[in-house]
Amino acid sequence: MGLLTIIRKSRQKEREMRILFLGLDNAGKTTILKKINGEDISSVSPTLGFNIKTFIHRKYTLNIWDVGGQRTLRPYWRNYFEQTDAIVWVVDSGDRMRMRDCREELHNLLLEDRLSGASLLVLANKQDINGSLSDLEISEALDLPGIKSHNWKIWPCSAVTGLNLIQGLDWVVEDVAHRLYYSSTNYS
Ligand code: G3D
Ligand code: MG
Repeated sequence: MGLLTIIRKSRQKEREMRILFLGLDNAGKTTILKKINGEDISSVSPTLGFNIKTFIHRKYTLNIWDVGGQRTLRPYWRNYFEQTDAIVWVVDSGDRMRMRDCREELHNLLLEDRLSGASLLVLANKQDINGSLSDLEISEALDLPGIKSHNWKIWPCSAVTGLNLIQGLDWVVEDVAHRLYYSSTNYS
């Protein structure tokens, strides 16, 4: 049995996934995670370091890293890249002014070797706000169709109403599971 087969089998047994929540500050990363966990979302403070949340979704244990997105903190993102199975890139759909910054940060991130192979879920958050950009508009603004290096998907969502949060998580978990556990490649 080859080493890759052993690693694959052990991960299959653990059914663990490591997911990084990234995006500009104020996008709603922490609020989304709280909402998914059924926590009170009325008092969310800016994330200065990182939070880790571990919970079971479907039959998988998700280790989710929620990392602060302020400009001064972004250079530290790279400390979290190792062994990442998926990136959830959260966007404030009402923040038209910073869409370009958002696109540049995302595309820079995808150049990282250690993130190659990671699934990419883009959450177009804050859809409950009047005048926010639609998922199609965000897709264009971030040039998502230009991404050929990663499997990606965009979902419009709202941390306040809960719209599509579970659907988004389902997609990303399925995509990772497919790659890690059900890929037809035979390494033995
Ligand atoms: P971050 O972790 O990405 O930095 P936060 O973002 O989760 O701290 O959220 C930043 C602000 O956006 C918070 O407001 C939060 O309530 C708000 N927010 C997050 N998601 C949504 C959403 O889907 N809809 C709306 N309307 N607001 C949202 P405050 O006022 O505390 O700064
Ligand atoms: Mg935060």
